[in-house]
Amino acid sequence: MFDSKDFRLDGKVALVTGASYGIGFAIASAFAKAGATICFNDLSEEKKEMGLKAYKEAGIDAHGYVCNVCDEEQVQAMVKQIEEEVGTIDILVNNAGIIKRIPMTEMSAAEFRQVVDVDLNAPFIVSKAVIPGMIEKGHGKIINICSMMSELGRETVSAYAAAKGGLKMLTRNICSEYGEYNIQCNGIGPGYIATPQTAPLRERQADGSRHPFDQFIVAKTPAARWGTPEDLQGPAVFLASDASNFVNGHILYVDGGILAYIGKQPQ
Ligand code: NAP
Ligand code: GCO
Repeated sequence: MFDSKDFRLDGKVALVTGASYGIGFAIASAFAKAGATICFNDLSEEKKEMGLKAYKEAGIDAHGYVCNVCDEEQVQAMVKQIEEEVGTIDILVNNAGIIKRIPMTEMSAAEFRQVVDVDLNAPFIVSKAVIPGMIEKGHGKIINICSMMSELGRETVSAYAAAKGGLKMLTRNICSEYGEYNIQCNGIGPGYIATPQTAPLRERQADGSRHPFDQFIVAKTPAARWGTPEDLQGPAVFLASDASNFVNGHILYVDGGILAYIGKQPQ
């Protein structure tokens, strides 16, 4: 029987990685409004404090941690600390991510590895740390923040596309391996969202005109605009809630229609 309470997250403990600002902050804020207790991490004490201040201003009593998601020891220690201080994690959002826009033939192997480390290896490391607690508790939700680049390529983003394509398959594999323990692992594939990560693509030109990529993306998006972090809130709450208990291994693209669209014919 349908009950709108199934969309609530009361009593749940959520960890959103890299969530001092941007998409992670918006998702965590929505979880808090739906009733969850929020834990987040960032790379430095300074960023963590910045995040805690932002949550406080939004009326959210969040728990902040300094942790590099690529470092398995730090991640295991953070998850243990959360379990002791807050409770077992019910919802994990693998949100922390980086991009390097460098043509492939100019990119060093070290740069490529760094992107794959944050965008693919880290979701493995953090998921691995929380899954045992979820199995013990009898349920769990993992949401991996994927990308348009889980499906599409473009010049300069080879490492990011390789990592986000891999993250799509890690999502399906976690679903396959742990679905029987009542763990749902899904992805959200945001379209082009206005955050610090994409700020260089929206910078005004010296003559005051819009960046060519900005114009290109708006033309390529049926919604005819950039997305906002808030556009991801409803989809994230859905995938974190009991309303999606039979949705597993799915990537929900929240892209204003980009993936459905062949593009305008040249005038
Ligand atoms: P953002 O503004 O750059 O924020 C990324 C966050 O991740 C920052 O808080 C950053 O911390 C943190 N982070 C990076 N490396 C980390 C590490 N090793 N350990 C812990 N935290 C780390 O990015 P965003 O645009 O909000 O993107 C969030 C996620 O959505 C990313 O996975 C991104 O790839 C994905 N995404 C973004 C878009 C978009 O259009 N913006 C579209 C699709 C997918 P610092 O500030 O300390 O570096
Ligand atoms: C880029 C962008 C993207 C987006 C996003 C799209 O340079 O093309 O930064 O990769 O950030 O992931 O979904």
